[in-house]
Amino acid sequence: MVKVITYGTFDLFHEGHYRLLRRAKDLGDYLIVGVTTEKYDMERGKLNVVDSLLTRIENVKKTGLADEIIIEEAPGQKVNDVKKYHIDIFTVGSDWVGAFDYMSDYCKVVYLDRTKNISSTMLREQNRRILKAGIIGTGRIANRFIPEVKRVSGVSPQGVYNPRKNSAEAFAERWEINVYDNLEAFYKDVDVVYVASPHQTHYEYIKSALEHGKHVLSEKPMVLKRKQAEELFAYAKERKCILFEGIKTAYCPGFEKLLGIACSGMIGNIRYVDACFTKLENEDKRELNDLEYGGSLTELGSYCLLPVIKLFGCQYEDVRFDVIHGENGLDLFTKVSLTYPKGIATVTCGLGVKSEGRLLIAGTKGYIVAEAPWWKTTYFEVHYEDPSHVDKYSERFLGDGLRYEIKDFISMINGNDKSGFKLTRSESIAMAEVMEKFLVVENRNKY
Ligand code: C2G
Repeated sequence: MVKVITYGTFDLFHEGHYRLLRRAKDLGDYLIVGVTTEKYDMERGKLNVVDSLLTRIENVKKTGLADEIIIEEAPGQKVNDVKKYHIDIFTVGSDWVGAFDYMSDYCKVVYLDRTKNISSTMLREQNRRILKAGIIGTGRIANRFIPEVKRVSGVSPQGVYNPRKNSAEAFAERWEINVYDNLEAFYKDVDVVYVASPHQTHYEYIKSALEHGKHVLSEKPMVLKRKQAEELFAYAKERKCILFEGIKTAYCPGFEKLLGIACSGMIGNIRYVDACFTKLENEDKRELNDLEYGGSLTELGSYCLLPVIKLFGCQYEDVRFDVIHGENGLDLFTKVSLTYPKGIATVTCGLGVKSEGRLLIAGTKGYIVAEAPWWKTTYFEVHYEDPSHVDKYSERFLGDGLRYEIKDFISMINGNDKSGFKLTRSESIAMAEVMEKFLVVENRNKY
């Protein structure tokens, strides 16, 4: 008898799950299905799981394909299960290719093709709750988005659009999703749109997605002009769509904790915020070649402006830019100085100059410091006048961290707008305004 085992969360049970189980069963004579517990899903960074463990087990049972259902509750359990149940084949969907190769010391490992399109009349009632995501753009960040969106329940990557057909095809093949070279067909098939195209194209794509009644998650910087940000938010409201700027730091649990502590009075009244992010880039990269929209501030400024605007607000009194330019005129290193009625802030971004990359928040009783990469906040310290007194905080940041913003975006669409405070419309608008002022000073305001 050939014994097969597979695992999954099986939340909002859909056709992809059914087909996986069907093919797993066909690999042998006896199928064991491991269903993850809520606690284990939290631990492994699967967010937004909707159905209870009991419902998920019940749905697997209803397929009639599982000869036995077990519970997966800890990392490392799989190998023990393989030994315990004398398993011949371990199988899982192709989204996990490579991840379970280590199991081949214990049994055969089979990756089954992921189901591309989970819309199905059979499971329409269930599928209504799964939003289909379309991706515009195929660059580095879009490639990071897919593994992350798969970690959020209630949303499934559907397809990709890029006017450059070859790039779109390669991307779609890599991630086993549909490819579109026609925007109308793309919008027809998706519920939500992730805009990950070059900065200057965001405005048009966001506008057209909203026109088609789609919710939009846009990469940062959403736009580089105050008026455009205002217009798009107003339009989203009119169309009853969510428009969401994806600055991942704003949604990660560590940063949320840091802001909470900064505002709690522990360091007194906040008087100074200093945020720095530098990333050395090769000269041939887009960031250092796009003479209109490239450079350090448009690339990294959103991260650094975030803590400043979160802590001091949108109403700064003055903003000044000090810039080191490269030979082609782009900013390699930019310092933004902002003054507020009760505090001052500096934002430092570099693509051609390396600096420490720290976030410092100074108050009347103490200061908070988070070292690089503070934009993926996992650890920070609170210091006081007495140098021996240091409070230390840590928090998890899983994968590339996009899953947190995706989860909040999806909850907002589903009518739970409790996350709206993490990055408000006014804050997004204020950031677009700073970017615009910078581009004007730099004489690059043609867009
Ligand atoms: N799946 C699929 N097609 C889809 C969606 C999912 O074939 N469109 C597969 C997955 O690859 C997985 C199974 O269905 O093999 C269950 O998927 P999930 O419930 O999302 O579980 P997952 O997070 O993939 O957990 O320990 C758990 C395992 O690692 C798998």
